[in-house]
Amino acid sequence: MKITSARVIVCSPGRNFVTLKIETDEGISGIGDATLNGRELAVAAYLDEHVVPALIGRDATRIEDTWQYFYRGAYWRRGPVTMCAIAAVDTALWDIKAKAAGMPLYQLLGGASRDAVMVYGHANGGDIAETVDEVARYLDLGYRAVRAQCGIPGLASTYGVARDKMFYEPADAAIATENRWSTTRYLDHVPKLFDALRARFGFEPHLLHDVHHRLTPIEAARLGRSLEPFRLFWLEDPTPAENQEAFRLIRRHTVTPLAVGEVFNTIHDCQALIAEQLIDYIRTTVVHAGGITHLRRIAQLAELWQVRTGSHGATDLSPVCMGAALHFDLWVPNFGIQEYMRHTPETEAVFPHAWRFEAGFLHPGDAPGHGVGIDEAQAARHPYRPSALPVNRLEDGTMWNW
Ligand code: EZ4
Ligand code: CO
Repeated sequence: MKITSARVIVCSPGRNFVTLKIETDEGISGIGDATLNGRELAVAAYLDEHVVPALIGRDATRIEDTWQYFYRGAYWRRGPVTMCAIAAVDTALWDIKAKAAGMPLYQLLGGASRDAVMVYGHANGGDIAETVDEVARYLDLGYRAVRAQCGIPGLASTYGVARDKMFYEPADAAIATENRWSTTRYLDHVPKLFDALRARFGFEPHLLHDVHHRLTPIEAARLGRSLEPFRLFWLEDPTPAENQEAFRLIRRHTVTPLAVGEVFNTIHDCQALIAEQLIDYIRTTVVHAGGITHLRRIAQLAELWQVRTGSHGATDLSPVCMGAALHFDLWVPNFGIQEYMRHTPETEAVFPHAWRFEAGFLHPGDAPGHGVGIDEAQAARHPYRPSALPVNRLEDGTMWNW
């Protein structure tokens, strides 16, 4: 089966998405997500200029060889742009192979390890009372697990707190919006939020929280310890993780479970975190970590150390990535949880999909392939719009991590 065409489709049905569509001489086509939030056109150009010409004429069934060709062949290994481009090719080829086999992708991977995939939703509010009400709304929708983020007194805005509650979209301006941050205010406030949540809902629902890389290791250790009475499912990205060894310090001080990896793109970014058992959940996902082929290696390394998966699934990961991730999740033995942020109706119209939500769980569906398509006529109605993620400064103006 030869690849006859490969095209990059950029659209913005409420937010930007980059999709690679690969077609073959047997009439079977597949798609992969290549969206890198705020840097979309860099990946589109990488694909157009450096990947698509080499794809034409290749054997579509040689997924592993194609992965190795674009990884080793680039010479410049790793990095989010390269790995997103490789991920898009890889996802599209798995889609094609599964369609050719007449199977849902999870069957090709080894079959279902569970009935369905537990997901967590995002509740957020300007203050504690509003956040508690939002968590209640998610529990009413059937969610078993909810991430809670809350406005901080004295800060005008903060990560994870949105005007539009169901469709949080941080990449909201062509030039990055500037936020202000105070670790002191934050560290005092978050335990009060989780105290209120446990007082209202008890210990049955899983509760999660994302620090979004904003603390130093010792501050993260303090937060983890202060949240221990509220038994979080996980505390996410407590400190930037380029320095994997930093987590040794956090780990010495707290038993709050830790989740890291949404900005990682290879197994090397998380090898020490996993092998030293410094984290409990690895958050790499299909689009940012080299596709199904590479994500499988990461998950299998993690399995050796009883680290479970918890793939990133914010709105900037397109329905194509979500579909592929759900097949992966249904199969992967050491599955933990899947993040799930709802997409807007415009996005759903562009990407019809077989996956479905039921009572806090997602199932990828049984359509052949990964079960997500693209309606190119709908996509054409939503042209690309430049949009950047916010930046963050301390109260004195110092640049900080967003
Ligand atoms: O800020 O996906 O856990 N979810 C997150 C996301 C990220 C965005 C960045 O593009 O941290 O909301
Ligand atoms: Co996160």
